Amino acid sequence: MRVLITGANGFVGNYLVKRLLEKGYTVGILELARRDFFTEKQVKQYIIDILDCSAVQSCMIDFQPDSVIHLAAQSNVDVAWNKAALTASVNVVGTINVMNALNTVNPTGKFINIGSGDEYGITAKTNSLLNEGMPCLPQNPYAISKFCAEQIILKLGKKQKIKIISTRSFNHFGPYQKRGFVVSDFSSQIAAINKGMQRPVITVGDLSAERDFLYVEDVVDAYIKLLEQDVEPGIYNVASGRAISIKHILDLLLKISESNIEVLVDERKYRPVEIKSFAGDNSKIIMATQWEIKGCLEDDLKTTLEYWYKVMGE
Ligand code: A2R
Repeated sequence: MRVLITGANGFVGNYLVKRLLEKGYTVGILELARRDFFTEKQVKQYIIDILDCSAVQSCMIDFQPDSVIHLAAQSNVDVAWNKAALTASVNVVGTINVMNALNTVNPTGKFINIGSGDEYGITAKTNSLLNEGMPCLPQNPYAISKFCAEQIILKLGKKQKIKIISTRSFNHFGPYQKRGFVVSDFSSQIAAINKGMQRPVITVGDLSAERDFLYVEDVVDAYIKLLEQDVEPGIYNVASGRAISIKHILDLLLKISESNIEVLVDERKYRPVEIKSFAGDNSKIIMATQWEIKGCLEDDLKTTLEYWYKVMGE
């Protein structure tokens, strides 16, 4: 099977491409910038901006994918507040471009769009597990862009034969995630302190907020299940099903690091719209695909912290 991965050089894309290659897929990658994580022998590489409609079209004509997993995005919530137009263009228009291009070359193909648990927005204030039938009331430009893209492609998909699957993926973490996400921010600071590169103080935002965390390998497992199985088109939460406080994450990381670090709360780090608790109901994807979560929070945080020690040691 021929699978095209957009955003393949990003955090999740890298893991996903490796796993698909191990499984024997023919993989194409569509990327904004050349990074050479993979050789031309392993993957067919297209360096393209997804906003360039005709380049995206040419890539599809050349690669002829059976399926596309669309990860390319402006994925950072804080950046989205400052670059709302770019976020809206890449995440909405870019997604439509990729989906339309697949539809042109393979009208019976499968398009897996990666959305966000953040799309539920203030619906999370009900404090129950969020399921795919609940309304979405997204509260930041990133989440709004993901919701718009999802809704437009699902509506377009209904008029065509193409199979559209759109995930609502909750927080994920692991080695190689960029700073700007909670686990990578804490881990990189702890590693810098441990290597004597930063004084032993960590500045944090709202520690009482609770989020639904998955290890990146579990996220990739979910995407591969959605790719390989004949699931109904529509929306699927990719979630752990439990809300964990940011304080618990920090406490675990501090415990693993065995270091004596002062924690300073900086209210300027609070998000403009903070929703206390977010957790997704994962029963739909589990029923449809038999996806199993294998990660163990403490072990996976340890692996992530060890990665940052290596980064800081280099
Ligand atoms: O900005 P770069 O050079 O790191 O490239 C990013 C790529 N990308 C694009 N590719 C083509 N055309 C564009 N206009 C464009 N803008 C960005 O998408 C990067 O390689 C990739 C996104 O990777 P990350 O930011 O590392 O996201 P992550 O954590 O892997 O999340 C994957 C998906 C995203 O749709 C998130 O919104 C969702 O999962 O949570």
